[in-house]
Amino acid sequence: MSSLPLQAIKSLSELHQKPSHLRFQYGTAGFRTLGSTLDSVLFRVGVLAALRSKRLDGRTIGVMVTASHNPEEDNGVKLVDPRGEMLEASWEAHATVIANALTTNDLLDALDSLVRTLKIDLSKPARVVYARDTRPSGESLISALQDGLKAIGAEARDAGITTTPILHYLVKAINTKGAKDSYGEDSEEGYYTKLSEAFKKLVAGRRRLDPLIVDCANGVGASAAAKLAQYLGDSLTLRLENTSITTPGALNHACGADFVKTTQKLPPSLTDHLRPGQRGCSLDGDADRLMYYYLDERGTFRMLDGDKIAALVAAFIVEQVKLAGLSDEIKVGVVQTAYANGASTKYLAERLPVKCVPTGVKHLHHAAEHYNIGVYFEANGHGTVLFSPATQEKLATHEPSTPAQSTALNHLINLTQLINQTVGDALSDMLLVEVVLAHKSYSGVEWDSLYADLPNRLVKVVVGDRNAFKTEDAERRLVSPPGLQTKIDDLVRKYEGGRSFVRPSGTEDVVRVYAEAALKAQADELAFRVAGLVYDTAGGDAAKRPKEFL
Ligand code: NG1
Ligand code: ZN
Repeated sequence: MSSLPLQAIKSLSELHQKPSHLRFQYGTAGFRTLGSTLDSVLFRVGVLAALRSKRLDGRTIGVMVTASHNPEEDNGVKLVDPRGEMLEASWEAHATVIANALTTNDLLDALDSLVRTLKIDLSKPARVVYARDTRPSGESLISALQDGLKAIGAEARDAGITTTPILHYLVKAINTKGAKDSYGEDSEEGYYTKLSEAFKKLVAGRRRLDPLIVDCANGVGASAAAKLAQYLGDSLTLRLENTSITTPGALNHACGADFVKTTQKLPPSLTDHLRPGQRGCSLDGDADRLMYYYLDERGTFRMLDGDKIAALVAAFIVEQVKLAGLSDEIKVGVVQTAYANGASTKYLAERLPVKCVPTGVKHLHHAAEHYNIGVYFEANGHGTVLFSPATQEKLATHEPSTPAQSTALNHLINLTQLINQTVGDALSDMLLVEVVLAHKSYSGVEWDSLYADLPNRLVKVVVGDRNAFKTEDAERRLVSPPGLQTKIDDLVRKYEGGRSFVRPSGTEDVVRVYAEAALKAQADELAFRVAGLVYDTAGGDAAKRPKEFL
């Protein structure tokens, strides 16, 4: 029975000591905080990823170093499980324990206890593939990670600077290599080839779409989109903007998917590039979120968010399933969170089953796996479509009875290739949207008119202890602090079309308040009044009560 290489871990760990005053937590987005504080975390994640791989019989684990849409000074790291999915939830707690061991000796004890509790066979190989986004702190964090991998003797593969979804793709491709369910070539080229070939087949014979403006958030999506554009050739023209990946401070600054969603505005840098009627879209800093938009004929900004993408895509897939003659055998469902616009939920629920789950990709992903075809999108633009293994098998073996059925069947098969089913992928989702627009001959205007968004407002409240906020019913209701939900209900009743909910953020030390109502001014007012209630219940210092919380 092998044992942990204590000496190697010990001496390398000494080079990556934990700052004594900090506590780290593996949350919905992995570890995420100021990049300059993460050195010890990265070293330890290296060791942990290797242990996870050993636990899973040497299957390859992924490590992604990114802080997504956060400002440039932040960074983070998350683990990717062998099927390309998020780390299994029970390991989030192990990661937190390992990251918080105070000294090297405590770390060795924590690792030893993990190995014993989980009965990890240390004689198994450890295989890890890792990548990072363009953040300046990434380089040194990767070297801390490499020290962790070296300390435990893992076989490591450096996937360089790439997007989060490409890393997820690679993990799945590596683990399915040569198997019947092979996900594709385990290289970036394999990814671009798979997506672009499926796209070309899906748009063959359709009128070519106008060029699409792509805001790359000055992040890693810029280089990925540039490579993708080459593979796409003249099947789709991408005009890339915000591609300054080396300009200090530019990443996610006044651009990108999160800027668009939270401000509900066009990035100022695009003002001179987007003509009225033209489609534009924004990626986030690691290219796993996507927001579309256009300017109407009066020049007003119109946002097409994750909910609008879900509506467009789900309706299209339902239609193709029907055309293929498979409606009885293949059921399509949608998964949303409480942040989905009420109008989108109404639109979708009239057409297919819709489920609401708590915030966090893992919840959406797992709920989507319960459908034959599960479409999930967060309003912020993170999402994908999952085809169950049985459904993929059915598509591969079904005998169509008419040429029309055969065409629809081929479209569905090509969609399984176009869509990155491991995780939300801005580039894959972008091609998916473009396919549907090409098939429906929709511009942004027709797409937008599927339903009208209810005006809404999202605000943050800084409170003494956000853990005092506990929710139920997929985060739509508070059970604690006691009495607060009743006050919110009383307030909401006063607003036409009113809906509001409060939940603690999983990624920031704040409580989020969401509100929607029939009119914009009412949605704003409701959000600020509920925020006021939250602040008064849990905020502490009344003198610091933000003025806008009426
Ligand atoms: P929190 O901070 O828990 O609200 C945010 C997003 C989530 C998800 C995670 C992970 C909102 C309101 N919340 O979570 O949807 O994307 O970050 O990045 O957008
Ligand atoms: Zn992201």
